[in-house]
Amino acid sequence: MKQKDPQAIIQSKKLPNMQKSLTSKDSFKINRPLLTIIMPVFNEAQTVEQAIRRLSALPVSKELIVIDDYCTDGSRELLKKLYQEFKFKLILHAQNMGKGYGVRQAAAYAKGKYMIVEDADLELDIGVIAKMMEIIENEPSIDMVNGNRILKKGGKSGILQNLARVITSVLAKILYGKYLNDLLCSYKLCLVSKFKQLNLKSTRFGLETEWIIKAFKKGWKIVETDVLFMPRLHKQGKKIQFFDGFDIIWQLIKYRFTN
Ligand SMILES: Nc1nc2c(ncn2[C@@H]2O[C@H](COP(=O)(O)OP(=O)(O)OP(=O)(O)O)[C@@H](O)[C@H]2O)c(=O)[nH]1
Ligand SMILES: [Mg+2]
Repeated sequence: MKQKDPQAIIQSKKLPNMQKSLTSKDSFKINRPLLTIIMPVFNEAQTVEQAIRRLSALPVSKELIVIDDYCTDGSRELLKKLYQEFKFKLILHAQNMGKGYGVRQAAAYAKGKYMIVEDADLELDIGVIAKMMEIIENEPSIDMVNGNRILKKGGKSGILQNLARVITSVLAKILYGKYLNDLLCSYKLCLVSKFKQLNLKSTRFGLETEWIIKAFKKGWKIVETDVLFMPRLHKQGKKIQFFDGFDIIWQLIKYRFTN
């Protein structure tokens, strides 16, 4: 395992004492990938291996950046093992920094033209990623393709989750005049260069909301694509909490009046 590659040194200089990174040699790493896939991981030992294996088979020119946000359930050991097998960049945090922080940090190292966030929880059907790529590649006026979660047969989503979806969509329409069915869907495909222009600040689960709001404010053309969805429950490892909902709503209101 090569621990002191140049990228690792660059990263640890930028954020001293918080992380070290490893860059493996195999399958995900190509010089100019079309798509950067960012996978935030916090204690996902049950699902992370399958999540990475299925991504490796995705027929898209891609790189993968995985953030281990101080996992303590064996995910880290698993990731180090998978790192030997697949080409991906692995960022290891020495303390928990939050999903939003990890995604923003990984985006700073993205080499792809486009980026998308793939959670390690197997909730979304990755088959749609190729379709999202096709949409954005074929229509240059589109700035972002946003997922719209449709329950898979047999799936069941919670009342709070459904409520959050409706409230955020309605609030966004009232405050920003734009309607999307599913602001909170983690599948948001856009140019890496455009993502960086948004200058996002969220460190936890507010990132998706801030991403959409700032895209609205910049006048991005956003189209939606249905994504099959098999939600998991908190007892199956879901991390987002009730109070994260307040943060999401606060962001919707706050960014209406500030930048
Ligand atoms: N880096 C990082 N990732 C996290 C953290 N908490 C959760 N995640 C990851 O974020 C992804 C989504 O977590 P979930 O708890 O399922 O949240 P969710 O309800 O799917 O929420 P969103 O998809 O973000 O709207 C998973 O891959 C988690 O491992 C964290 O503190 N840091
Ligand atoms: Mg999830």
